[in-house]
Amino acid sequence: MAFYVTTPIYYINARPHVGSAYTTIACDALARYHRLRGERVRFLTGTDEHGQKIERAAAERGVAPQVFADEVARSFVEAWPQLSISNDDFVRTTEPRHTAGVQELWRRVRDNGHITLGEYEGWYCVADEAFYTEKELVDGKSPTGRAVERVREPSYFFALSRFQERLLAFYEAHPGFVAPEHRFNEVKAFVRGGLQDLSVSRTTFTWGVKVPDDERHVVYVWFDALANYLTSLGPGEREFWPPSVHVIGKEISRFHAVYWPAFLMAAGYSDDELPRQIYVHGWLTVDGEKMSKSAGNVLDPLKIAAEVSADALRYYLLRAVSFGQDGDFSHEDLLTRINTELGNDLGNLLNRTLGLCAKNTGGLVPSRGEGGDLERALDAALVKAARDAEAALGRIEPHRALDAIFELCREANRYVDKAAPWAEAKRGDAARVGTILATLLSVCEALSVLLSPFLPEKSAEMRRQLALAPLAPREGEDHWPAAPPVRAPGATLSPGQPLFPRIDDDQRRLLLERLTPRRPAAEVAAPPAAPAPTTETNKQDISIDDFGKLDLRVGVVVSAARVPKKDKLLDLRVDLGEPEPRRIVAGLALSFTPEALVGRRVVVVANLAPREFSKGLVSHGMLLAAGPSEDLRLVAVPDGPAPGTRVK
Ligand code: ME8
Repeated sequence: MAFYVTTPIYYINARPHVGSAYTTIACDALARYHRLRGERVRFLTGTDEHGQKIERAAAERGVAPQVFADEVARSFVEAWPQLSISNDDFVRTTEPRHTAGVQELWRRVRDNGHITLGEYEGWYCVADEAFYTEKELVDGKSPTGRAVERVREPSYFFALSRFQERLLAFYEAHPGFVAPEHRFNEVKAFVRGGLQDLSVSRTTFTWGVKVPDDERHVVYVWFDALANYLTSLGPGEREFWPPSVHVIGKEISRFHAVYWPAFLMAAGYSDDELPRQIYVHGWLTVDGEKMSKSAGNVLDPLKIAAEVSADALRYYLLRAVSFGQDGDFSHEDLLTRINTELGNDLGNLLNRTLGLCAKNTGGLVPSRGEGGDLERALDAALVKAARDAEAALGRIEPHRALDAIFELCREANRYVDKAAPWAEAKRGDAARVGTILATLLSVCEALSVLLSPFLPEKSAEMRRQLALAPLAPREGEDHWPAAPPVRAPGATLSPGQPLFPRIDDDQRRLLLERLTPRRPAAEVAAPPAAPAPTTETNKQDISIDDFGKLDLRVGVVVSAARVPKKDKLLDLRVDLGEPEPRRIVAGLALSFTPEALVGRRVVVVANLAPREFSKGLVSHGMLLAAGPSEDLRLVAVPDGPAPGTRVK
């Protein structure tokens, strides 16, 4: 069986953010799940690089559109692996394979008589890349609240109105075509309201695919963009057509559920050859507010992943928001769920299980005896979790799948308490202890499979600690547990670090400080007497002798403590190879907890005149670091040179 899933291709006027990460992570979980079931999977994402919006964005930056496109597209290509995205292909609309495919689709639609030349006069919204009728405008703006422009230009028209009846009949015959249902109802209402022919070419700018046989026109960016789902399939990949599901945000459902099937129908595709489903998810706000550049709250998923792990971010996005509904990204909730659900329910279960094995079975996988009601109940919970998660993923409800899987974690934790292996050990019943621990190991193994679509890295780590081979999905092999996994006894378990280390109150404060977006400068009160900037631009060159006056040394932080009443300062002792560690007071407290600094190999300005911060608080040097004070990165020296070694 083949499963073909796509994300929207993202505009390159923005770098990857939590919104684009959200859709991409959801698609990734689906792709990984279907691979695990032994299906042949194709997972496509990419970038939408043409159109007036991009042409203007490039002009604002003063670079050619292609240069701009190459740079921003790279930021997407490089971002996704950092979130463990396993896309099989990445399509860019400026690639020849795509532009040729768009022209071919155009020719087919035109040759079938559905594209004709005319003149467009009406409203256009560059931000939405959409045409609007007078009726659709709200207070002189687009329905999304963006500026519109009056346009009058020669244009090719697609005969969308001809497809109204066929679309409605298709919707009728395919009740799952758009999900969730309320989105489908909106789409149907829109089509029933009457369809106007659609302008599908522009002449007032040039950044796009040339219209075949009429180079004055470029293809309308949505005709161009939607075609990516088709053009990216190479000759050997046609078997993936039609797409199983296009996952999109709600603001682009009209393009996917109306225009796209109509373009395909017009090109000669039969109803059976149209995409199987458009899944429309909701809109994310950030701490209750709309995410936007002007509000300064566009969240960088890579920064969040770097702070709390990609898997924690993936989990949060897919668990905290009911897929299909609008949702809110709350930093507080993210950190709470890391400690409770990921740390307590999942991480502790693995830790406890491996800890009990270390204590009672010499760290080996024990053999499982007959077992009783408790074991049968847990086995049944495992099978139920796998079935419920399967059903939820079939309906594209990852939040419910995670709910079912985490219910198994909680059930297994309750089982440990009820089965009380420590009491059995005290009674000397080693066989019973073995059975309990083998039952728990079986749940942990099943969890490492069930969670792998969502938490690929942590699931791999679980398997490493459980001494299981990495999961290697292969076509035709179904790995989804239908029954509790049974293991031969004897393997040596390999306990390791906690999967999700606990975030204590101090770290929580620090993380909230670091992750919560800052308001644009105009909205915050001017900071009190700002400290001198640490990165002044050099206006004058210095000689090598001047540089030689700096005594830079390798140091190792041996202790660190907060300074009462000074939020930004940490009081450090740094080993510089001198008889006593140096005292250095550094403005690092907004970026690091004291514990995070101990053991770090840093670069110290060792001959800076002592500086007194307050009575008795004297610093005898400075650490080199880069970045804003709430997000500093220390200049570090890798293993090797001993403390005190000169840095030159
Ligand atoms: O629309 N909440 O590209 P785009 C949830 N190029 N999802 C969000 C989001 C948010 N706050 N912000 C963005 C385009 N998204 C076209 C698509 S497809 C042929 C062409 C996600 O860069 C969501 O999936 O504006 C949304 O549909 C998509 O990013 C829009 O990306």
